[in-house]
Amino acid sequence: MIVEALHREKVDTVFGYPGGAVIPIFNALYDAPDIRLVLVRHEQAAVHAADGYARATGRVGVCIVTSGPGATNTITGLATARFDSVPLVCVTGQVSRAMIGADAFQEADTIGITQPVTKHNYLVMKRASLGTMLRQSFHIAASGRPGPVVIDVPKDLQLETLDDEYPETVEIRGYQPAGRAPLEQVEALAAAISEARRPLFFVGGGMVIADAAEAFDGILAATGIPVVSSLMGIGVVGSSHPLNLGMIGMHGSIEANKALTACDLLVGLGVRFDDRATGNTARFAPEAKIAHVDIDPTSIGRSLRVDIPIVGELGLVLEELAPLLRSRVAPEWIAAIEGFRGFARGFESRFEGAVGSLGDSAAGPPSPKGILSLVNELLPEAIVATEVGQNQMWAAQYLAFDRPRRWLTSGGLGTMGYGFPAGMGAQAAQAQGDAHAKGYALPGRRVVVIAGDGSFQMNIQELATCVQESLPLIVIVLNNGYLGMVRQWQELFFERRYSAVCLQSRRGCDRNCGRECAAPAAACPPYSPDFAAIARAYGALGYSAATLGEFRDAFTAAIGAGRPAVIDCAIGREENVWPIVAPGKGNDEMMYKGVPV
Ligand SMILES: Cc1ncc(C[n+]2csc(CCOP(=O)(O)OP(=O)(O)O)c2C)c(N)n1
Ligand SMILES: [Mg+2]
Repeated sequence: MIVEALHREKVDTVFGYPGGAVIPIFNALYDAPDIRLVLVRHEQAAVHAADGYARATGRVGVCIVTSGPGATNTITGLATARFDSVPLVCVTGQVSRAMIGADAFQEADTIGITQPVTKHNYLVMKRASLGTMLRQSFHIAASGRPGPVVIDVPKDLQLETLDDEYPETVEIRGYQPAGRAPLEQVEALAAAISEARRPLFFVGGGMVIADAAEAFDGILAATGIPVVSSLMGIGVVGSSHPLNLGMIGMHGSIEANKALTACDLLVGLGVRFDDRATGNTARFAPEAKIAHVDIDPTSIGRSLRVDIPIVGELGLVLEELAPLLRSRVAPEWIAAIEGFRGFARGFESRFEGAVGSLGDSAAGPPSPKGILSLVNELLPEAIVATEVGQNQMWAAQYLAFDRPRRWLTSGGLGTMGYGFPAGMGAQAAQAQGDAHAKGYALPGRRVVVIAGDGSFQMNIQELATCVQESLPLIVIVLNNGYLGMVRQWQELFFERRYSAVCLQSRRGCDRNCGRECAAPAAACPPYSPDFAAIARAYGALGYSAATLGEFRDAFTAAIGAGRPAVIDCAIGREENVWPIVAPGKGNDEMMYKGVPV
């Protein structure tokens, strides 16, 4: 039945790790050659891979793991997917029914443990319920605000045969995701937009999930209203779109945060108003009425007051809104926006030539901006997955995207160890050609992972999976020898007391080495694994780059080779992410290279 469900749900790829309690499922998959079964090296990676597959294609990702430790290893992956609303079905094996609760070998209370990190979960206790519960799992995962669903299947039940059919229809009492919003609400939003003098759209991950980018483009063209995005909303509007001001929040662009502070109507579309985006809410969009459209009523008004709440499916809301918007935005507002842009460029150019800014000297370490600009130039169509930390924020700031579903990042949970396996899952989807993807299928599209030297080591074992499965993704390690984002906070907010962030120090290093440790080689014997050698040991290609020129050569070679590759780039050790809104501050209190903006 489980394999039939996969067929019926048009699942072409499954990420899994076997064990005693799921051998019967894997046994059935042995006879299903049309389903690609990817053997990962850690169950956390199975979930992240299914997640990356789902984000890149818009389809439900599927993973299968065993009971006990297999199931507990999925928690971080499930929580990551739950936070970012990613549709997943995770099948876990369970001990046989008679053994449940008896402290059986490899027993864990999977339902109890996963309940807070899933959208829903099932323990199947009757073989006759399996089909219905599977059907419901896929439906719940993909509908409304999507999310991960766990279905826990006891081993003895897997062995029971029954001549039943996968249900055609699904009906779940009490579960009815929002569809169309009441017309009066949409009209109220249209009226507020027409009346506003300085309206601003704020798009988030919900717009990606709703596949509403095209409809939204039409609205932008008709109204000329500028737009900012959250981290998750990157790609909804093309990076070079003239109305796109970029990301807001802690590491948002100067012009986006300035527009936010000046606007008199902010229309949030599929956003959560996360604290990293809002900063101090008392100073958030202080002059604006706030409208919020979301499919999930519980996300509206959760973190700040909302003047115009609208619960509905974004695609349908935008469809109804578009014909109601007739007037174009006031030219004074556009002039103000251009002013913010000019101010931002002027401000940033004051720092050109300063340490680690725009200039890449031929001999010095490459700047993150230089590296990421080359990614834009040499692989403009790539799907990009990121790890977490400075690498993620630089990627958000400097990479260019022309459409959604090319940008895979752990926003809500901020999971180090996410990017590499998620990228692997997305690359597996591309290898399949993915005929079912929602309009974005482009078989052969390459996946690039932007990683930190810390994060990459959290799931580095998946190099084996990539090699075994011939998944030609390219991992770019922005190697600063530090848990860089934590180091940046220690530098800026804890008087440079570098506690447990240096990945190159050894026992015996001066505890305060951070105070003068710009070049640790001088002060202590540096330690760092040789990522290129590790890649080669796994059978992948490994490159090291100490300058931008070397990076270009390595990246060009990796693209040409069409095999899994790792490029270890030594960047400046104490590069920071700018601008930054310090914790507790408002988005109008940005700092750029230590100077108030
Ligand atoms: C699983 C997990 N543990 C800890 C953290 C806290 N954290 C956030 S960023 C970061 C540093 C990441 O270091 P690295 O991967 O080298 O990236 P960099 O910031 O240097 O680019 C840490 C430890 C996290 N986000 N996730
Ligand atoms: Mg690092």
